[in-house]
Amino acid sequence: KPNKEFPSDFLWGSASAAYQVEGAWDEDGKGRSVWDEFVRIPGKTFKATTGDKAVDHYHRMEEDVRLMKEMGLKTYRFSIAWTRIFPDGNGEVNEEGVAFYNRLIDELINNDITPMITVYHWDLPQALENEYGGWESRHIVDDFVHYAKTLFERFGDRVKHWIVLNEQNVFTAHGWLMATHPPGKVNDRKTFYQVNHHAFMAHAKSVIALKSLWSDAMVGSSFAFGPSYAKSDKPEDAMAKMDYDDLQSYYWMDVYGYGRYPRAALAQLRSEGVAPVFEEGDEEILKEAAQLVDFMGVNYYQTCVAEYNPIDGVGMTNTMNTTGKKGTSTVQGVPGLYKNPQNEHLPTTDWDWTIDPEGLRFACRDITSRYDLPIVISENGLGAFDKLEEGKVHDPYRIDYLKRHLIELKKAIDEGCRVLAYCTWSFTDLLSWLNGYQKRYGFVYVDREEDENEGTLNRIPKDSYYWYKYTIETNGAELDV
Ligand code: GCO
Repeated sequence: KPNKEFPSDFLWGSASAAYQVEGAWDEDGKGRSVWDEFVRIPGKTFKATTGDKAVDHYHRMEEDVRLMKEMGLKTYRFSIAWTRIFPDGNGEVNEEGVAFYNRLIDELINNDITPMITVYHWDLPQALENEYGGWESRHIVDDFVHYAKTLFERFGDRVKHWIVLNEQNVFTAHGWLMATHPPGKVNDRKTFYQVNHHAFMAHAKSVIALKSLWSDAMVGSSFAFGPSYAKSDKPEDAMAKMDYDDLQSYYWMDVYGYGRYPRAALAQLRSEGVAPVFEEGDEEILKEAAQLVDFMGVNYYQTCVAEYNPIDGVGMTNTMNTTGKKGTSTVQGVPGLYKNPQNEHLPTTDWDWTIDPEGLRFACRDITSRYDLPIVISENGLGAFDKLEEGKVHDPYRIDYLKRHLIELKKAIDEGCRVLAYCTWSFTDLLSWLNGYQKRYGFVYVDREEDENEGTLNRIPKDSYYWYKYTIETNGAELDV
């Protein structure tokens, strides 16, 4: 009879990001980030929602950690707001910002919860955007590494789990191809690939810096991995899948895991004249960092379908479903290579995200055979409309979603994948960057209006909170009963 329990040191976790939970956007010396500015541009976010107050975690941190403790959470993944540490991105450290995170870290540790820090979850200091164009300039690498090193120096005595970048593939695609994140550019492929090269260098140099300060620390970056299925058994669809994988997945994972870009992807980019420019020594630095990373961070939400896309076919568009009305997103693609139609065999969320628990197993298997690295599932979860009814939130759909993903994850572990942690997205409800407060992910409901900065902000554990608590208590042994 197979052992149903997860590994004894498995880190049952949950996650958040600074801009999505903290609020206190201009308090205690915090500077402005690109998100503080972007949400103020009319039409950019659902009903013009901002993270000015978010769910006020900055002021309710102790209460949130108490809820984590009561649940039995083993790890909490959170990000640091760069602008709390360096209001202008570089220069003098803002000690009040450091103090907040010191309190959070100590509170977690005193409650037996392992802190896992994301260095960068998208809230670039606006000052660096103004000074030299942020990620578009090579200057960003030095400022980023200086910021990251400061975190390692200040917090590294107590924090041993580090994620350098969150979803580099997402913030760059939204920022330079789809105009849906700052700096809001459309289809600028040349800059997109250069920005990514800068981000890879920032990741690599931070990894090297961390390891030279704390050799016992564990580090990686987190990637939004969407494994693909070929649309059909036609060779052209198999080729479309290969192109998709090289350009949309391995382009990032190979740099983290091997320290080099996939050759076919680079050849394609060179043929289009959009390949990134390297500085001398970059190749060696990327290779050195790849030798040092301890895990591949995976944010897993969905799989996709890859189908051949003719040269006059669809491109990247900025029409996405941000309303929660099913069937309103459009097919995206790269003309001449691939497009990504919906999977006809699988259900979707209200935001048209494919629900595919087995995809999580594929993701782990693929990473394990390709890189032979341990895996941290740094995000997985269901965005849904939740309802508060007589003081309770019944979310059986979320329990079902998480349970089915965990069953597949356990299969991957039994098949030899070394999975260190599983963090659900998210612990409390939080701001969805583009979807306001109507799309909820948390175990803990936060009472706040969807379209304005109002509401009691009271915390109410949902049914899924108690289910996860029990799952942790039983170390996953009863998931399939
Ligand atoms: C949303 C998204 C986010 C992301 C997360 C990525 O609805 O805004 O789902 O919450 O998942 O920030 O790391």
